Amino acid sequence: MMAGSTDDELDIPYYEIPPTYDEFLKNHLIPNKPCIIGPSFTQSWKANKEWILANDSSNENLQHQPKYKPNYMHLSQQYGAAQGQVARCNKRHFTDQERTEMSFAEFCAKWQEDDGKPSLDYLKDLHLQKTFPDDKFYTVPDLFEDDWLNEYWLQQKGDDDYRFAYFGGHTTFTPLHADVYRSYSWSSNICGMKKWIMFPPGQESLYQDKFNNAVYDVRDVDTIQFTKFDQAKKIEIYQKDGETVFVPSNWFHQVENIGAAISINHNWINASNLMFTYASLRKDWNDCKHAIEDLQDSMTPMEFLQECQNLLMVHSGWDWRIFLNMMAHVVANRVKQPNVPIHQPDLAWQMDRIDEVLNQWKQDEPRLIDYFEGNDLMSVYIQLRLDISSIRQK
Ligand SMILES: O=C(O)CCC(=O)C(=O)O
Ligand SMILES: [Fe+2]
Repeated sequence: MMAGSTDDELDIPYYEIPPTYDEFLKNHLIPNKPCIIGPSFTQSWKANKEWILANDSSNENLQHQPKYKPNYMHLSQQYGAAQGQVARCNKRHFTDQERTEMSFAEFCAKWQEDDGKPSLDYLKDLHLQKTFPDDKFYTVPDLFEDDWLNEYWLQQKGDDDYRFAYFGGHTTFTPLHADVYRSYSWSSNICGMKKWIMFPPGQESLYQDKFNNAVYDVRDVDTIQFTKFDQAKKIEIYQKDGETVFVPSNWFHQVENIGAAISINHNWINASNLMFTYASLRKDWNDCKHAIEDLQDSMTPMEFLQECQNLLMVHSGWDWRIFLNMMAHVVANRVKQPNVPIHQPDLAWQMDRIDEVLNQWKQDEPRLIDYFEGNDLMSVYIQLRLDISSIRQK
Protein backbone atom coordinates (compact mmCIF):
# COMPACT_ATOMS: atom_id res chain seq x y z
CA MET A 1 0.00 0.00 0.00
CA MET A 2 2.78 2.41 0.83
CA ALA A 3 5.92 3.04 -1.16
CA GLY A 4 8.62 5.65 -1.39
CA SER A 5 9.70 5.66 2.24
CA THR A 6 11.24 3.34 4.78
CA ASP A 7 10.23 5.51 7.72
CA ASP A 8 7.74 3.66 9.98
CA GLU A 9 6.22 6.93 11.04
CA LEU A 10 5.08 7.37 7.46
CA ASP A 11 3.14 4.10 7.28
CA ILE A 12 -0.53 4.67 6.50
CA PRO A 13 -2.98 2.24 8.12
CA TYR A 14 -5.28 0.33 5.80
CA TYR A 15 -8.64 -0.75 7.25
CA GLU A 16 -10.23 -3.65 5.41
CA ILE A 17 -13.03 -3.39 7.98
CA PRO A 18 -13.77 0.26 8.83
CA PRO A 19 -12.49 1.42 12.24
CA THR A 20 -15.03 2.28 14.94
CA TYR A 21 -15.69 6.00 15.41
CA ASP A 22 -13.71 6.01 18.68
CA GLU A 23 -10.70 4.44 16.95
CA PHE A 24 -10.98 6.89 14.09
CA LEU A 25 -11.19 9.85 16.47
CA LYS A 26 -8.28 8.69 18.59
CA ASN A 27 -5.96 7.51 15.82
CA HIS A 28 -6.80 9.84 12.93
CA LEU A 29 -8.93 12.92 13.67
CA ILE A 30 -7.14 14.07 16.81
CA PRO A 31 -3.54 13.17 15.86
CA ASN A 32 -4.27 14.41 12.29
CA LYS A 33 -3.05 11.24 10.54
CA PRO A 34 -4.28 9.77 7.24
CA CYS A 35 -5.75 6.34 6.63
CA ILE A 36 -7.29 4.26 3.84
CA ILE A 37 -10.52 2.33 4.24
CA GLY A 38 -11.41 -0.65 2.05
CA PRO A 39 -14.37 -0.88 -0.36
CA SER A 40 -16.85 -2.42 2.13
CA PHE A 41 -17.19 1.07 3.63
CA THR A 42 -19.08 2.50 0.63
CA GLN A 43 -20.25 -0.59 -1.23
CA SER A 44 -23.94 0.15 -0.62
CA TRP A 45 -23.76 3.47 -2.50
CA LYS A 46 -25.89 3.71 -5.61
CA ALA A 47 -22.90 5.35 -7.36
CA ASN A 48 -20.91 2.16 -6.78
CA LYS A 49 -23.59 0.14 -8.53
CA GLU A 50 -25.01 2.32 -11.29
CA TRP A 51 -22.16 4.60 -12.33
CA ILE A 52 -19.59 1.97 -13.28
CA LEU A 53 -18.92 -1.03 -15.50
CA ALA A 54 -16.28 -3.76 -15.29
CA ASN A 55 -13.06 -2.60 -16.95
CA ASP A 56 -12.17 -5.43 -19.33
CA SER A 57 -9.73 -3.50 -21.53
CA SER A 58 -6.47 -3.90 -19.65
CA ASN A 59 -3.70 -1.48 -20.54
CA GLU A 60 -0.35 -3.31 -20.56
CA ASN A 61 1.51 -0.03 -19.89
CA LEU A 62 -0.09 0.23 -16.48
CA GLN A 63 1.40 -1.35 -13.40
CA HIS A 64 -1.92 -0.81 -11.59
CA GLN A 65 -5.13 -1.74 -13.39
CA PRO A 66 -8.45 -0.19 -12.41
CA LYS A 67 -11.18 -2.81 -11.91
CA TYR A 68 -14.00 -0.55 -13.08
CA LYS A 69 -14.60 2.18 -15.61
CA PRO A 70 -17.31 4.83 -15.91
CA ASN A 71 -20.70 4.01 -17.38
CA TYR A 72 -20.41 7.12 -19.58
CA MET A 73 -23.86 6.75 -21.16
CA HIS A 74 -25.71 6.42 -17.91
CA LEU A 75 -23.82 9.32 -16.29
CA SER A 76 -24.37 11.60 -19.25
CA GLN A 77 -28.09 10.82 -19.41
CA GLN A 78 -28.58 11.22 -15.69
CA TYR A 79 -26.48 14.29 -14.95
CA GLY A 80 -25.78 15.84 -18.37
CA ALA A 81 -27.37 19.17 -17.43
CA ALA A 82 -24.98 19.89 -14.53
CA GLN A 83 -22.53 22.73 -15.19
CA GLY A 84 -18.94 22.47 -13.98
CA GLN A 85 -15.36 23.64 -14.33
CA VAL A 86 -13.08 21.48 -16.43
CA ALA A 87 -9.36 21.82 -15.71
CA ARG A 88 -6.90 21.56 -18.63
CA CYS A 89 -4.14 19.60 -16.97
CA ASN A 90 -1.35 20.84 -19.25
CA LYS A 91 -2.15 24.54 -18.71
CA ARG A 92 -0.97 26.13 -15.49
CA HIS A 93 -2.85 29.16 -14.20
CA PHE A 94 -0.96 30.67 -11.22
CA THR A 95 -1.10 27.98 -8.52
CA ASP A 96 -3.82 25.95 -10.26
CA GLN A 97 -4.85 24.77 -13.73
CA GLU A 98 -6.72 26.73 -16.39
CA ARG A 99 -10.43 25.96 -16.19
CA THR A 100 -13.30 26.12 -18.69
CA GLU A 101 -16.98 26.01 -17.86
CA MET A 102 -18.98 23.28 -19.63
CA SER A 103 -21.95 20.97 -19.14
CA PHE A 104 -21.45 17.49 -17.76
CA ALA A 105 -22.82 16.09 -21.04
CA GLU A 106 -20.16 17.95 -23.06
CA PHE A 107 -17.46 16.74 -20.70
CA CYS A 108 -18.73 13.12 -20.87
CA ALA A 109 -18.47 13.10 -24.67
CA LYS A 110 -14.74 14.00 -24.53
CA TRP A 111 -14.14 11.69 -21.57
CA GLN A 112 -15.67 8.74 -23.38
CA GLU A 113 -13.57 9.45 -26.49
CA ASP A 114 -10.41 9.16 -24.37
CA ASP A 115 -11.86 6.11 -22.54
CA GLY A 116 -8.92 5.23 -20.28
CA LYS A 117 -6.22 6.63 -22.61
CA PRO A 118 -4.09 9.60 -21.46
CA SER A 119 -6.27 12.64 -21.24
CA LEU A 120 -6.04 16.32 -20.30
CA ASP A 121 -9.55 17.18 -19.14
CA TYR A 122 -10.46 16.93 -15.48
CA LEU A 123 -13.92 17.95 -14.24
CA LYS A 124 -13.34 18.98 -10.64
CA ASP A 125 -15.23 20.26 -7.66
CA LEU A 126 -18.58 19.54 -9.27
CA HIS A 127 -21.41 20.29 -6.80
CA LEU A 128 -23.34 17.29 -8.05
CA GLN A 129 -25.32 16.58 -4.87
CA LYS A 130 -26.36 20.23 -4.64
CA THR A 131 -27.46 20.19 -8.29
CA PHE A 132 -29.43 16.94 -7.83
CA PRO A 133 -30.54 17.05 -4.17
CA ASP A 134 -33.09 14.25 -4.55
CA ASP A 135 -30.68 11.80 -6.09
CA LYS A 136 -29.21 9.81 -3.18
CA PHE A 137 -26.22 8.47 -5.09
CA TYR A 138 -24.18 8.28 -1.87
CA THR A 139 -24.56 8.81 1.86
CA VAL A 140 -21.97 10.40 4.11
CA PRO A 141 -20.21 7.59 6.01
CA ASP A 142 -20.79 7.75 9.77
CA LEU A 143 -17.11 8.39 10.51
CA PHE A 144 -17.35 11.68 8.59
CA GLU A 145 -20.73 12.85 9.86
CA ASP A 146 -19.43 15.47 12.27
CA ASP A 147 -18.95 18.09 9.56
CA TRP A 148 -19.50 21.71 10.63
CA LEU A 149 -18.62 23.23 7.27
CA ASN A 150 -21.45 21.53 5.38
CA GLU A 151 -23.82 21.64 8.37
CA TYR A 152 -23.44 25.43 8.35
CA TRP A 153 -23.55 26.04 4.59
CA LEU A 154 -26.44 23.69 3.91
CA GLN A 155 -28.62 25.55 6.40
CA GLN A 156 -27.71 28.88 4.75
CA LYS A 157 -30.35 28.13 2.10
CA GLY A 158 -27.98 26.30 -0.20
CA ASP A 159 -25.60 29.22 -0.73
CA ASP A 160 -22.58 26.99 -1.02
CA ASP A 161 -21.35 23.58 0.02
CA TYR A 162 -18.15 21.58 0.20
CA ARG A 163 -19.47 18.32 -1.29
CA PHE A 164 -17.83 17.48 -4.59
CA ALA A 165 -17.57 14.94 -7.36
CA TYR A 166 -14.45 14.55 -9.55
CA PHE A 167 -14.42 13.03 -13.05
CA GLY A 168 -11.14 12.65 -14.90
CA GLY A 169 -9.35 10.74 -17.63
CA HIS A 170 -6.15 8.73 -17.25
CA THR A 171 -3.12 10.92 -16.22
CA THR A 172 -5.26 13.94 -15.24
CA PHE A 173 -4.06 15.39 -11.96
CA THR A 174 -4.46 17.92 -9.17
CA PRO A 175 -1.34 19.98 -8.42
CA LEU A 176 0.27 20.15 -4.97
CA HIS A 177 -1.92 21.96 -2.43
CA ALA A 178 -3.29 21.89 1.11
CA ASP A 179 -7.08 22.03 1.35
CA VAL A 180 -9.28 25.10 1.63
CA TYR A 181 -9.35 26.55 5.18
CA ARG A 182 -6.96 23.74 6.09
CA SER A 183 -10.03 21.52 6.41
CA TYR A 184 -9.90 17.73 6.41
CA SER A 185 -11.02 15.98 3.29
CA TRP A 186 -12.25 12.49 2.57
CA SER A 187 -12.23 11.06 -0.92
CA SER A 188 -13.95 7.85 -2.07
CA ASN A 189 -13.08 6.32 -5.40
CA ILE A 190 -16.04 5.06 -7.39
CA CYS A 191 -13.88 3.79 -10.24
CA GLY A 192 -10.31 4.12 -11.45
CA MET A 193 -7.32 4.63 -9.20
CA LYS A 194 -5.56 7.61 -7.70
CA LYS A 195 -1.91 7.99 -6.88
CA TRP A 196 -1.55 10.34 -3.91
CA ILE A 197 1.69 11.96 -2.84
CA MET A 198 1.27 13.35 0.66
CA PHE A 199 3.60 15.47 2.77
CA PRO A 200 3.23 15.39 6.56
CA PRO A 201 2.97 18.97 7.89
CA GLY A 202 5.89 20.83 9.43
CA GLN A 203 8.16 20.76 6.36
CA GLU A 204 6.50 23.52 4.34
CA SER A 205 9.78 25.42 3.98
CA LEU A 206 11.06 22.53 1.83
CA TYR A 207 8.34 22.95 -0.79
CA GLN A 208 7.49 26.63 -0.40
CA ASP A 209 9.76 29.49 -1.41
CA LYS A 210 10.29 32.68 0.60
CA PHE A 211 7.19 34.25 -0.98
CA ASN A 212 5.10 31.24 0.13
CA ASN A 213 4.77 29.95 -3.46
CA ALA A 214 4.50 26.17 -3.26
CA VAL A 215 5.86 23.60 -5.70
CA TYR A 216 3.25 23.13 -8.44
CA ASP A 217 4.00 19.62 -9.71
CA VAL A 218 6.14 17.32 -7.56
CA ARG A 219 7.16 15.38 -10.71
CA ASP A 220 8.83 18.47 -12.16
CA VAL A 221 10.43 20.63 -9.49
CA ASP A 222 12.70 23.58 -10.21
CA THR A 223 15.51 22.76 -7.79
CA ILE A 224 16.97 26.25 -8.16
CA GLN A 225 13.78 27.76 -6.75
CA PHE A 226 13.16 24.90 -4.27
CA THR A 227 16.67 23.89 -3.29
CA LYS A 228 15.65 21.61 -0.40
CA PHE A 229 12.70 19.85 -2.01
CA ASP A 230 14.51 16.50 -2.11
CA GLN A 231 14.73 16.48 1.68
CA ALA A 232 10.95 16.47 2.13
CA LYS A 233 9.47 13.27 3.60
CA LYS A 234 6.63 12.09 1.45
CA ILE A 235 4.20 9.20 1.28
CA GLU A 236 2.86 7.58 -1.89
CA ILE A 237 -0.49 5.87 -1.83
CA TYR A 238 -2.31 3.98 -4.56
CA GLN A 239 -6.03 4.31 -3.86
CA LYS A 240 -7.93 1.59 -5.72
CA ASP A 241 -11.51 1.38 -6.95
CA GLY A 242 -13.95 1.63 -4.04
CA GLU A 243 -11.37 2.72 -1.45
CA THR A 244 -11.64 5.85 0.70
CA VAL A 245 -8.76 8.09 1.78
CA PHE A 246 -8.88 10.35 4.83
CA VAL A 247 -6.72 13.44 4.22
CA PRO A 248 -5.81 15.26 7.44
CA SER A 249 -5.62 19.04 7.86
CA ASN A 250 -2.59 20.87 6.62
CA TRP A 251 -1.10 17.94 4.73
CA PHE A 252 0.03 19.07 1.26
CA HIS A 253 -0.88 16.54 -1.40
CA GLN A 254 -0.84 15.96 -5.16
CA VAL A 255 -3.19 13.51 -6.86
CA GLU A 256 -2.95 11.74 -10.23
CA ASN A 257 -5.65 9.57 -11.83
CA ILE A 258 -4.81 6.13 -13.20
CA GLY A 259 -7.42 5.06 -15.72
CA ALA A 260 -10.70 6.96 -16.03
CA ALA A 261 -11.55 7.91 -12.45
CA ILE A 262 -14.57 9.10 -10.49
CA SER A 263 -14.48 10.16 -6.87
CA ILE A 264 -16.72 11.80 -4.32
CA ASN A 265 -15.19 13.97 -1.66
CA HIS A 266 -16.06 16.44 1.07
CA ASN A 267 -14.04 19.07 2.85
CA TRP A 268 -14.93 19.18 6.53
CA ILE A 269 -14.18 20.91 9.79
CA ASN A 270 -15.06 20.00 13.36
CA ALA A 271 -13.70 20.50 16.88
CA SER A 272 -10.64 18.33 16.16
CA ASN A 273 -9.24 20.55 13.40
CA LEU A 274 -10.83 23.89 14.36
CA MET A 275 -7.51 25.33 15.52
CA PHE A 276 -5.93 24.52 12.12
CA THR A 277 -8.81 26.29 10.45
CA TYR A 278 -8.48 29.29 12.71
CA ALA A 279 -4.73 29.42 11.96
CA SER A 280 -5.48 29.43 8.23
CA LEU A 281 -8.01 32.26 8.63
CA ARG A 282 -5.44 34.18 10.63
CA LYS A 283 -2.78 33.68 7.98
CA ASP A 284 -5.13 34.84 5.19
CA TRP A 285 -6.06 37.82 7.36
CA ASN A 286 -2.42 38.79 7.90
CA ASP A 287 -1.79 38.51 4.15
CA CYS A 288 -4.71 40.89 3.50
CA LYS A 289 -3.45 43.39 6.05
CA HIS A 290 0.00 43.43 4.45
CA ALA A 291 -1.46 43.75 0.96
CA ILE A 292 -3.19 47.05 1.79
CA GLU A 293 -1.01 48.43 4.59
CA ASP A 294 -0.43 51.63 2.55
CA LEU A 295 -4.07 52.58 3.20
CA GLN A 296 -3.74 52.29 6.95
CA ASP A 297 -2.79 55.93 7.59
CA SER A 298 -5.73 57.31 5.63
CA MET A 299 -8.38 55.47 7.70
CA THR A 300 -9.51 54.92 11.27
CA PRO A 301 -8.41 51.56 12.71
CA MET A 302 -12.00 50.26 12.41
CA GLU A 303 -12.30 51.39 8.78
CA PHE A 304 -9.01 49.69 7.98
CA LEU A 305 -10.15 46.50 9.72
CA GLN A 306 -13.37 46.56 7.71
CA GLU A 307 -11.47 47.07 4.45
CA CYS A 308 -9.26 44.08 5.27
CA GLN A 309 -12.38 41.97 5.95
CA ASN A 310 -13.73 42.86 2.50
CA LEU A 311 -10.45 41.81 0.93
CA LEU A 312 -10.42 38.59 2.97
CA MET A 313 -13.86 37.74 1.63
CA VAL A 314 -12.78 38.32 -1.99
CA HIS A 315 -9.51 36.43 -1.62
CA SER A 316 -10.41 33.55 0.63
CA GLY A 317 -14.20 33.29 0.30
CA TRP A 318 -14.79 33.86 4.00
CA ASP A 319 -14.20 36.32 6.80
CA TRP A 320 -14.53 36.64 10.58
CA ARG A 321 -18.31 36.88 10.34
CA ILE A 322 -18.58 33.50 8.63
CA PHE A 323 -16.15 31.83 11.02
CA LEU A 324 -18.04 33.09 14.08
CA ASN A 325 -21.40 32.24 12.55
CA MET A 326 -20.28 28.71 11.73
CA MET A 327 -19.29 27.99 15.34
CA ALA A 328 -22.39 29.70 16.74
CA HIS A 329 -24.67 27.82 14.37
CA VAL A 330 -23.23 24.40 15.18
CA VAL A 331 -23.21 24.96 18.94
CA ALA A 332 -26.84 26.20 18.82
CA ASN A 333 -27.75 23.00 16.95
CA ARG A 334 -26.05 20.90 19.67
CA VAL A 335 -28.06 22.70 22.37
CA LYS A 336 -31.26 21.79 20.52
CA GLN A 337 -30.23 18.28 19.52
CA PRO A 338 -27.14 17.19 21.44
CA ASN A 339 -26.94 13.79 19.70
CA VAL A 340 -26.95 15.01 16.13
CA PRO A 341 -24.59 13.96 14.58
CA ILE A 342 -24.55 10.58 16.24
CA HIS A 343 -20.80 10.14 15.89
CA GLN A 344 -18.95 13.04 17.46
CA PRO A 345 -16.52 13.58 20.33
CA ASP A 346 -17.74 14.26 23.86
CA LEU A 347 -19.62 17.59 23.79
CA ALA A 348 -17.70 19.14 26.70
CA TRP A 349 -14.43 18.30 24.94
CA GLN A 350 -15.72 20.03 21.82
CA MET A 351 -16.65 23.12 23.85
CA ASP A 352 -13.09 23.22 25.21
CA ARG A 353 -11.73 23.27 21.66
CA ILE A 354 -14.04 26.16 20.71
CA ASP A 355 -13.02 28.04 23.85
CA GLU A 356 -9.36 27.61 22.97
CA VAL A 357 -9.98 29.07 19.53
CA LEU A 358 -12.06 31.99 20.85
CA ASN A 359 -9.38 32.81 23.44
CA GLN A 360 -6.62 32.62 20.87
CA TRP A 361 -8.62 34.81 18.49
CA LYS A 362 -9.19 37.46 21.18
CA GLN A 363 -5.55 37.38 22.13
CA ASP A 364 -4.44 37.77 18.51
CA GLU A 365 -6.95 40.54 17.73
CA PRO A 366 -7.39 43.20 20.42
CA ARG A 367 -10.15 44.81 18.33
CA LEU A 368 -12.19 41.64 17.90
CA ILE A 369 -15.02 42.65 20.25
CA ASP A 370 -15.18 46.14 18.63
CA TYR A 371 -15.48 44.39 15.28
CA PHE A 372 -18.34 42.21 16.57
CA GLU A 373 -20.04 45.31 17.97
CA GLY A 374 -19.67 47.26 14.75
CA ASN A 375 -21.05 44.41 12.63
CA ASP A 376 -24.14 43.29 14.54
CA LEU A 377 -22.31 40.20 15.72
CA MET A 378 -22.27 40.86 19.45
CA SER A 379 -25.53 39.00 20.04
CA VAL A 380 -24.17 36.01 18.06
CA TYR A 381 -21.00 36.01 20.15
CA ILE A 382 -22.88 36.29 23.48
CA GLN A 383 -25.28 33.53 22.49
CA LEU A 384 -22.35 31.31 21.53
CA ARG A 385 -20.80 31.83 24.98
CA LEU A 386 -24.16 31.10 26.66
CA ASP A 387 -24.68 27.96 24.58
CA ILE A 388 -21.19 26.73 25.44
CA SER A 389 -21.91 27.15 29.18
CA SER A 390 -25.29 25.49 28.92
CA ILE A 391 -23.76 22.45 27.16
CA ARG A 392 -21.08 22.24 29.86
CA GLN A 393 -23.68 22.27 32.63
CA LYS A 394 -25.54 19.28 31.22
O1 LIG B 1 -8.79 13.77 -6.55
C1 LIG B 1 -8.21 14.83 -6.80
O2 LIG B 1 -7.78 15.12 -7.91
C2 LIG B 1 -7.96 15.82 -5.68
C3 LIG B 1 -8.60 15.45 -4.39
C4 LIG B 1 -8.12 16.28 -3.26
O3 LIG B 1 -7.25 17.10 -3.36
C5 LIG B 1 -8.74 16.08 -1.93
O4 LIG B 1 -9.63 15.22 -1.76
O5 LIG B 1 -8.37 16.81 -1.00
FE1 LIG C 1 -7.05 18.32 -1.61
